[in-house]
Amino acid sequence: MAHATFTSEGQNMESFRLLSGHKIPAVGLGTWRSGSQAAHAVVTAIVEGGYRHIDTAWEYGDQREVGQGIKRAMHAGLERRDLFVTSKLWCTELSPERVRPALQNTLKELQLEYLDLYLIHWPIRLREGASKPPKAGDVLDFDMEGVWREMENLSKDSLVRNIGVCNFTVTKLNKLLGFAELIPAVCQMEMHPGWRNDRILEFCKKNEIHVTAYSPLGSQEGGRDLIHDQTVDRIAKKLNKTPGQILVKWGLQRGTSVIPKSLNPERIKENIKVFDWVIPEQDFQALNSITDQKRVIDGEDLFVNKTEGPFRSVADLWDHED
Ligand code: NDP
Ligand code: 1BO
Repeated sequence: MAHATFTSEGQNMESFRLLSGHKIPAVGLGTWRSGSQAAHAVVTAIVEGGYRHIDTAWEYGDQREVGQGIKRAMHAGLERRDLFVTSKLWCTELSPERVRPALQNTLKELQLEYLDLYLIHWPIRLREGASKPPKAGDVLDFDMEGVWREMENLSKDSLVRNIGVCNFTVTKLNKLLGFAELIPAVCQMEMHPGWRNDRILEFCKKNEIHVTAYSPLGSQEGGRDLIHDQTVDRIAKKLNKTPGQILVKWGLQRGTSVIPKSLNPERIKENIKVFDWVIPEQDFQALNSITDQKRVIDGEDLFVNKTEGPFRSVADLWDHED
C-alpha cells in the first residue's frame, strides 16, 4: 500500500510500507554502471531531486563512491534515518560463513552503520574468479537455507533493517518461504512495460512481499529502448510528461517501488517528478498491452554454460517459468 510523505522541498513523495513496518521510498536512484560518477549522481538525487532511496550492490564496484555521495548529502543537512539505502550480497558470497563478512565490507565501503535493505543479488552461487560465461565447476551448490539464516541473523543484530531477494522465481520463493523465519521484505525484479513479469508480481502481492522494479526504463546499453517506444511516446506527449516519467509512473501504479538509474542531473530530477499526476486507466492498459515481452537481464552471460550445466539455458535459470 502506498503512503504519501513530503521531502524537505515539500514535494509529495510516496513510500510503500514493508512487512517489517519500515517504509521504502517509492522512487530510488539506481547506480549500476555509475562508476566514478556515482557520488555526484547520489548528491544530485538526494539534495536537488529529493530522493531518499539509493540502490547499490557490491558487484557494481561503486559502493565507495555511493558512500561518499551519501556523506556529502548528510553534510548538507540530511539525517541517516531519512535515507533508505539498499545493497546486495554477490553470488561469490552465497555460503553461510561469507554472508556477515560481505555485509561488513559493504558497510565499510559505504561508510554506514547499517543498511535499510540487504538483498541476495541472484539465487546462484559462483566460485570466486568464475569466468563469464561460467566454465565447468564455476557454478556451485547454493545452501539457500543456511545463507538465509545468516541474513536473518544480520537483521536480528540490527546491521540491516530488512532482508530480501532479487531475481528469484516463484519456485525459489516458495522454497524460501518454506523455511524462512523472516519473510523477505522485498523482491527486486526486472519490470517495465517490455517485461511486465506479472507472475512474480502477483505471487509477491499474495504473500505481502513488496516488489521493487529494476531496469524500469528498459536498462542501459543492449537494453530495450522503451524511451522511443511508440505507445510510451504517445502517452508521454498526451500527458505532457517525458517517456522516462511515464515508465516510472507505470511501475508505481502497479504498486512497485522503482529505481531508475541516471547520471544526468536533469534526468535524475525528472525521473522523480511523478507524484502529483496519474496515468489514466486507458493509457495504463495500453502500456500493459505492449507486445514482445522479453527479459533484458536474463543472466545468460553470468550463469549459463550450454554444455556443462547446471544451467544449460536461460530457461533453466528461471525454472522454466517464463
Ligand atoms: P534503467 O532502466 O534505470 O535505465 C537507465 C538508462 O536510461 C541509462 O542509460 C540512462 O542514461 C537512461 N535514462 C535515465 N533516465 C532517463 C530519462 N528520463 N530519459 C531517457 N533516458 C534516461 O537501467 P538499469 O538497468 O540501470 O536499472 C536501474 C537500476 O536497477 C540499476 O542501476 C540497479 O541499481 C538496479 N538493477 C538491479 C538488478 C538486480 O539484479 N537486482 C539488475 C539491474 C538493475 P543516463 O545515465 O545518461 O541518464
Ligand atoms: C549482474 C548485475 C546486474 C545488475 O544488478
